[in-house]
Amino acid sequence: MTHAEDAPGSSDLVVVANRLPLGIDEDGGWQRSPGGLVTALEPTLRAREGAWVGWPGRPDVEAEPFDDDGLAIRPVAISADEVAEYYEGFANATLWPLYHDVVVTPHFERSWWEAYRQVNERFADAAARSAAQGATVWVQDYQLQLVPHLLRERRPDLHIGFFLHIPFPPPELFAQLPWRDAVVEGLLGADVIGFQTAGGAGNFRRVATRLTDAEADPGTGPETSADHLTAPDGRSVSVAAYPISVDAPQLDEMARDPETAERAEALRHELGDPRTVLLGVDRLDYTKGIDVRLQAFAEALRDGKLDAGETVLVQVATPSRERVEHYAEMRDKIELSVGRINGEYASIGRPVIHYVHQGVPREELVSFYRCADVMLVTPYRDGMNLVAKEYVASRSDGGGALVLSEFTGAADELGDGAYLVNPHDIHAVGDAIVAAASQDPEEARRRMGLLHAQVLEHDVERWAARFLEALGVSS
Ligand code: GDG
Repeated sequence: MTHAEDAPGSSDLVVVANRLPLGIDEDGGWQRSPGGLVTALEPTLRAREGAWVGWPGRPDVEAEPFDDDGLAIRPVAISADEVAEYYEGFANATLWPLYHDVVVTPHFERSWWEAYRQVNERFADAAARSAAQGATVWVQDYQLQLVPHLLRERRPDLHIGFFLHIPFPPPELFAQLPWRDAVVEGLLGADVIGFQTAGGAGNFRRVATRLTDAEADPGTGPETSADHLTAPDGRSVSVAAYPISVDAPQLDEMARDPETAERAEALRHELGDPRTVLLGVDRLDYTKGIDVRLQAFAEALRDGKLDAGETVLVQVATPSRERVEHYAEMRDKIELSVGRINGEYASIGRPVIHYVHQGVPREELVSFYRCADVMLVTPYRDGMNLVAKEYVASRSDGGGALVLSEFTGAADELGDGAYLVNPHDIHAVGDAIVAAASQDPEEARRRMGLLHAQVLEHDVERWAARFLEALGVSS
């Protein structure tokens, strides 16, 4: 890594996201934080000497811009107060619950909104400084919804895209937000606004045409399906679904590695060689429906539909947003349930639920996927859910089964091979788990074959290429 030699304003492609692809650790050194977005965008960005604008992940750090092997890293500083108000407050305790069907009650706090606006201004300034004349800027996610408009004010020459990783709510819920007009105006600053699903795109079109003077383009269909809006300033704005995905070829390769199969077998042995291994992998978040699957599992054991001597549930619940109030409460509830269910159904040395409140290395995660007979993905609402796609990408062996909530974005694409469930119907979730655990092997292979092929073809590289093409960048 070398300090930037290129002057600001020289990048033809700029990604703006809350987090940088590198983070600053406790000792002040830079560490890679690889995620799906980084994997998908890094090759394109490096090929174009692109830039990434984002927060290094630690409060009050004023880091210098630098070049990381052809990628310009442009850090944005955020103070400890702003982390509390912009990030933990407005992003994660106002927008997150509001956009996830008010699964918990959103807090509306004017000072949080002010901090959100201020931090969005800072990101827009940094993006404006990084982008070359006529460049393309791709803004990511709910933390930065004001950036498209703020950036257009500063740099009308730019092509601006925005992608929302979480659901966009129906107008009846969005209307609760006291600052709704400013958020819609912020998003309409983009040329292309992407959502995970057609439902999210339709919700945004309805919101935009009801709350602003934006109009659905005549000739392209009713307001819910037209793919273009005319913004109040007369610009044409494309609004469509771009379902995100995973690095499927990489997962497929990792899963085919004989070491992965060996580790999966060893894992099953460590679990006591049960007939059926059920698996959940989530950030510990109240939207993910971890409570739903625990309850459904307990009921199936109680009713004798699953045998406690032959079935094990592994739940990986990665620590997340621990300083946000609802998260601490939910953790307590889940851990209480795990304790109760084990107390009731486990025998000494043979828990029925193995609960892991730690991050697991990626290779280990793929072994978990290979070991799991049934993957449980039961969110109340989820933009996409990459875990569902990672699981099926890892099952080239044709084994395994996916129980999937119909309220995930992934359900739009994986409905044919998965066991779709309504997470509010605990009884139905239990039945789906039992059906998936006892499926006929041929039917199982047919279903998994469909799922695996779908995700291998629609991988994250294709997602990024489609979005960038809509913005006029060819790969
Ligand atoms: C948001 C939207 C949308 C989890 N535990 C471990 C671990 N993970 C990885 C998974 C997966 C990722 O974290 C979680 O992705 P999800 O999509 O499931 O959920 P969110 O974090 O809520 O993501 C979501 C996504 O953005 C992308 O647009 O799909 O709807 O909410 O990749 O594998 N990874 C490792 N160890 C763990 O313990 N290595």
